[in-house]
Amino acid sequence: MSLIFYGAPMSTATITEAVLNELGVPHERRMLEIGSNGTQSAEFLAVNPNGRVPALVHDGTALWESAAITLYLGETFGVERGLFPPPGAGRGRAMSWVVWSNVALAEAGGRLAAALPHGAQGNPGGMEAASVDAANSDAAGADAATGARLDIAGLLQVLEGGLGQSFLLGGYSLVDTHVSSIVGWLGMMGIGTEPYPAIAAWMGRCWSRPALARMMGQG
Ligand SMILES: N[C@@H](CCC(=O)N[C@@H](CS)C(=O)NCC(=O)O)C(=O)O
Repeated sequence: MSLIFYGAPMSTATITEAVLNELGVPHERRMLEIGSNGTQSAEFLAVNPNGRVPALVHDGTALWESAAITLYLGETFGVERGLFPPPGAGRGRAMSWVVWSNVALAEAGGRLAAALPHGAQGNPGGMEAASVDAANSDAAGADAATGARLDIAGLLQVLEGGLGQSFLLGGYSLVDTHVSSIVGWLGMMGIGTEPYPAIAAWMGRCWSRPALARMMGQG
């Protein structure tokens, strides 16, 4: 079995790194620079024509988009480890949360990152530096930030409402690994969990997992 993970420090690839750590699947790790020598190099574009990390090559098949990668790793390695539901209703709920966290929560986070000054964006979520500068050059940037914050607040209420149990699917799963990584990134941009007691408690439970604590330098 061959599994190659392409990532970059402080990037969306951190989600996949957390999922791989949780699974404990042996893999080769290739850390790239963002830009022409790394993510935009001809060698990497042959893996992911979008020039974005994370990407994965499993037994010769290239995969990209963090949500797709989490779902793939979950069904391939997670079910037998008790970290991902088998096909059925639980799998469907897993797909809903993972896809939602990328297309709704991280999308709003990306808009906020683009509207924040340099250095306050946390993991930029794929936003180009040029677009950050452009967004900050006029009042539109402030409006965009306000709109993004409102959207994030509404989405975090959805997450809060989904946490009537210890973890999103009941017991801990890769869904929690994935979604908590995105909430952690929002925290780096100043979106705290204080107004959301269920999220705050859940984040504590997620980050006390040995695999995640190690990544955060706490274990
Ligand atoms: N929607 C993608 C976003 C990936 C993404 O934007 N990655 C950024 C880093 S955070 C990247 O690789 N950028 C490389 C570049 O701009 O050259 C995912 O979730 O995988």
